[in-house]
Formats: sequence, C-alpha cells, structure tokens
Amino acid sequence: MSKKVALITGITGQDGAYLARLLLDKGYEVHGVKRRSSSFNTERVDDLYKDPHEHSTSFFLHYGDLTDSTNLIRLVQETQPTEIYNLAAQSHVAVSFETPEYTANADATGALRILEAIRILGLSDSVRFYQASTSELYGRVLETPQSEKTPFYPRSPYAAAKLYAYWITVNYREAYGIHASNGILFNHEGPTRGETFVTRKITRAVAAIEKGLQETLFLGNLDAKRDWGHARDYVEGMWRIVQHDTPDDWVLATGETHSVREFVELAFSHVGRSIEWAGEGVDEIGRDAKTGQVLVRIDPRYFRPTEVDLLLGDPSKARKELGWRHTTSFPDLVSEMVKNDLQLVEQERWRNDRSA
Ligand code: NDP
Ligand code: GDR
Repeated sequence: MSKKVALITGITGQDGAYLARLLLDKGYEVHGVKRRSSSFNTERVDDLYKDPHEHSTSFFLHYGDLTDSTNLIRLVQETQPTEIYNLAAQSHVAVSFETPEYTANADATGALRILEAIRILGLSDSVRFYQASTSELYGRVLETPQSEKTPFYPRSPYAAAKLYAYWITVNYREAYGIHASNGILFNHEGPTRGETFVTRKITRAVAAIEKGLQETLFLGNLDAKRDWGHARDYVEGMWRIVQHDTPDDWVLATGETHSVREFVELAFSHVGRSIEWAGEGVDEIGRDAKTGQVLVRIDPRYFRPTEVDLLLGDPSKARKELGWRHTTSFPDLVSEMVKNDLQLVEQERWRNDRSA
C-alpha cells in the first residue's frame, strides 16, 4: 500500500500537535501549515521537527495561511496529500466579537479555499477532507443532549463562520463526491491548551497562586456549562472519521457537562484549597475557606455579548459507527492540567532565580 500523506492546517495549535504525533506514530508522512509570525510559534511541535538536511524525516512544515488561496493550492499540489485535516482557525469565541471579519475570512472562507483547491487540482476522488466543526454551532440551547440531528443556532461570529464551513463541507461532498466529513467536536482541553481558554487560564492561575506569584483569578461567566474532554482522545476521533468508508458528520463528546464554577473548585482542590462563594453577579467572589484569601473575582470584560449557556453532547453515533469513546474522565483531565502547570511554574521560577 502506498504511503499515507496528511496535510494539517493549524499544526501549531493544540489539536494540530496532538494529531501530528498520532499520525506519525501510524507511519504517515505529515505536512503541517504554519503561519509566518514575528516570534516563534512552533513550540508544540518543535520536538517533532528534525532538520531535513541532517536526518530522514516524515514531518515537514510549510508556510501558509487560510486567507491565501494561491498558497493553499500550491501546498496541496506540492504535498499531494491523501488526507487533509483543516484545523486552522481563529478559534477564540470572545476574540471573534472583536475581529468578526477576519474570523469569517479564516474560519469560513478558509475551509472553502481548501475544498476549491482539491477541486481545481482534480483531487476530488483521491483526497479525504476533515473539517474541524464545533459544538458552538448549537449555540442557543434548543435541546440536550446535542446530537447530529439537533438544529444549529450560532451565537458568535466564530460560530456563524464555522456554520458556513460546516455546510460548505457538506455541499462539496454532495456536489463533487469529495470524501469530506465534519467532526462536531465539543470542548477538548489538555496541558497544551491555549492559555486564554478558560480551563487553562484556571489551571495556570491555580499554579501561580499556589506558588505565590499571583493573588487572584479574574473570570467572566461562572455558570456556563461545557462538555469537556481531553484533546488526545479527540484527535483519535478525527482520524477515525477520516478512515470511515463513507463521509459523514459525527459528534465527539463525553456526554457529561460541568460548569466553569465546578472546574474552578476542582482545580483548586488539587492544591488543597476549597472555595466559599459569596455575593452575586459581578460582585461574586470566591474565598479560600481556610485563609479567607480572595481567590476568584468577576471581571465583566470576560462576559460575551451573547453566551452559549449549556453544551452537552450525545456521542452515540460515533460510538456505534466509529468505535470511538473518550478515555479521560473530567477529574483526570483537571488533575493532569493542574499538575502540568504546577511543574511549569516551578521551572519558570527556577529559571528566574538562576538568572537573577
Ligand atoms: P488553536 O487555537 O490551539 O489552534 C489554531 C491553529 O490555527 C493554530 O495553529 C493557528 O496558528 C492556526 N491559524 C489561525 N489562523 C490561521 C490562518 N489564518 N491561517 C493558517 N493558520 C491559522 O485551536 P485548537 O487546536 O484548540 O482547535 C483546532 C480546531 O478545532 C480549530 O479550528 C477550532 O476552531 C476547532 N475546535 C476546537 C475545539 C476545542 O475545544 N479545542 C472544539 C471544536 C472545534 P498560530 O499558532 O499561528 O496562531
Ligand atoms: P469556548 O471556550 O468559548 O467554549 O470555545 P472558552 O474556554 O473560551 O470558554 C468556555 C466558557 O467559559 C466562560 N468563561 C471564560 N472564558 C474565557 N475564555 N475566559 C474567561 O475568563 C472566562 N470566564 C468564563 C466563557 O464565557 C464560556 O462560556 C472553545 C474553543 O476551543 C472553540 O474554538 C471551540 O469551538 C469550542 O470550545 C467548542
């Protein structure tokens, strides 16, 4: 059998790095698309990269951008992938309210540009395409748990852009017979999660507060509920989606939901602190039950103009058709993230002490 070749956009992000590892372990040749940036942005994949002049390697990085169609056409032509995973996106929901037009360009039209590249290059029969769709498509809660049959009601420029990407993927599948699938993934996290998403923001703050480097954690809506899983499990699901004989759309979720408040409580419990909540609305605070230290305060800047209150996925179709299920529980996820951030803070402190 000829070698499988994957092209991954968003290689420098949380999921791109996990997926690259998984595919390299399976013997793929992996090509990742990274954006040019003024400072290094390849931290998550640096250990995979070997100088191609010195070693034989199966991992390659290319400059590219989802807003540049000529670049995408050239990359698809040069790398001749058998599978394309479109993971690149302006993926922060709150930021999408600040940069709605850019978010549409990268997240909506970006998916179209790749699909068009496949079509223009005559690869409709030979390339499989994966689109990183999202539980944010459900937006306003119309029913729970949310499945492939639940209607969409996007509540942010990010979700509206991803709605276009979802449907253009379905359309290119139906119109041109491309093996193009959507993974409707609920939130998935891990120790390398971006630092401004709420889970990582919390675990980093727990570590910094514990080591005396930060006083208080400022958050927005504590009552939003999410179905949180581990990114490692979810990239395995992406791969299974692409291997399925027929292209389709699948929900990947844990089937459990927890509030931001519960995440905060569990994360602080790992450093032996329990939280007592007092006050209401923007005046609510969370105190250390033993010492009285204010650990959590509300900053209304983190509220969103429209919020997604409750996400809870029904992964039964993926379980039945793909044999996929999550393996990391919510408590284990939180524990892994807190432990990792405690270690990182310790390393940073050690480095700072040595250079002082
Ligand atoms: P990240 O934000 O960690 O990574 C996003 C990646 O996209 C980064 O590599 C980023 O590059 C790249 N990127 C952003 N804009 C562009 C652009 N214009 N051109 C090329 N690359 C670009 O996201 P995740 O890894 O968490 O998520 C992966 C995908 O899955 C995203 O599409 C996200 O919307 C979607 N998703 C994520 C979920 C989650 O819970 N994690 C759930 C459901 C869907 P750079 O490093 O230069 O910024
Ligand atoms: P989300 O993730 O919007 O679900 O999108 P995020 O972690 O940003 O927010 C989750 C919930 O926490 C609330 N929240 C805060 N969020 C952030 N970022 N910062 C805060 O201080 C804060 N306080 C409370 C939010 O209001 C929200 O309700 C993620 C991204 O990975 C998307 O790309 C992906 O599509 C979805 O998950 C599924």
